[in-house]
Amino acid sequence: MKRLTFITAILTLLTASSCSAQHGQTAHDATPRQQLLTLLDTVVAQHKVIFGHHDDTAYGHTWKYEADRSDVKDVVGDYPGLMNWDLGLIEHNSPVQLDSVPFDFIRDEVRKQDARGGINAFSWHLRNPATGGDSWDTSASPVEMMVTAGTALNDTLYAWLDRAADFFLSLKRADGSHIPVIFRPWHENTGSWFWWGKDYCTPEQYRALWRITYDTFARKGVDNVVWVYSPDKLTTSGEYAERFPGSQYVDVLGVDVYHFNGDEGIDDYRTRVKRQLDGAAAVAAKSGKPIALSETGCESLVVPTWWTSVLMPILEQYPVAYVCVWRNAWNNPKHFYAPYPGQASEESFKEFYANPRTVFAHDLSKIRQNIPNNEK
Ligand code: BMA
Repeated sequence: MKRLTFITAILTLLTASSCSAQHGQTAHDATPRQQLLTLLDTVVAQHKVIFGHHDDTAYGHTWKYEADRSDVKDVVGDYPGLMNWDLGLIEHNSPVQLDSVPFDFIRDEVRKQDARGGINAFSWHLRNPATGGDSWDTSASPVEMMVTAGTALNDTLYAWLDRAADFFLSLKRADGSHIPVIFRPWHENTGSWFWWGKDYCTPEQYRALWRITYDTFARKGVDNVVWVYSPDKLTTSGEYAERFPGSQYVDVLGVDVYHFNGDEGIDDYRTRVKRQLDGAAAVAAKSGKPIALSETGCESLVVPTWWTSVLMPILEQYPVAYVCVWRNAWNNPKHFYAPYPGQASEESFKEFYANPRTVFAHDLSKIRQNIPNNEK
């Protein structure tokens, strides 16, 4: 466990009060969304970074659905500060999401993660409404019709958004209040592997899609969602702003970026991370919003010192609020992004965990204790 120093505790108090003032709210007026934003601001002000992992407690390398188990916890004794989950298939009223994790299970895990002081985030790999195919089915481009009033696909969009919004509204604490979560819709849109990607809609159509999403949630009274914009590959940093929906619709400037090709790919990963985070930081600078490495990782962790020699130097250079790595599939031994006991990067990950800058669930609960209305 890592301890907060007295100085950090004072800093936290100062930051929390200035953040509340910045958002124009007293602690008790703050919506769940504003509370989570205050927490992220506080983490950044303390020069810390929250560690996140997708589907962390649902399954891991070679196991699934073992109560409260987590590969991350098996290695360092604590849960990630952030758990990511995916909403894919909620649009079809399915009881399970696209990787078969039941939505009721996710709801429970969100509650547990919130109760232990951690935070939750959501991505949404939704299906292609024009073809019935998955997010990767780019054989038809529905976005233009989806944002055009009076079309059948526009009706579908509203129906699907309704279901996603209802899910967020169902995330409640024991006292009935909404649990704040991070939401990262329409992600990796500067690539062309999803049907909402760059080759399949204009910047205007993309922005319309985002705004309809945002406005629909607002109309339904969703007050517990922090909005993250998360493009993937960029040709130049300036391209980050091209499809950006607008400051009033986005709370956090994220980037999704993966490390490929092991040792040989380190320089390339660094170059792409820099290009993308520079793009995010430039937009953030205009609005004072936090930046994040919203999805990243090195599949199979083929660089055994990845956490300390590749990721940490990036986190030292950029004030990202959180970094989230992708899932450890239970049924595909090479598809994992966090270590498990005995995995080659275990020692590097333990060092990463021991670094006072990294924030896991226990650390986050301590940070919250000093923020009015955020304590657990
Ligand atoms: C991809 C892979 C797939 C998975 C999808 C959605 O990156 O992990 O196996 O189905 O994400 O979670």
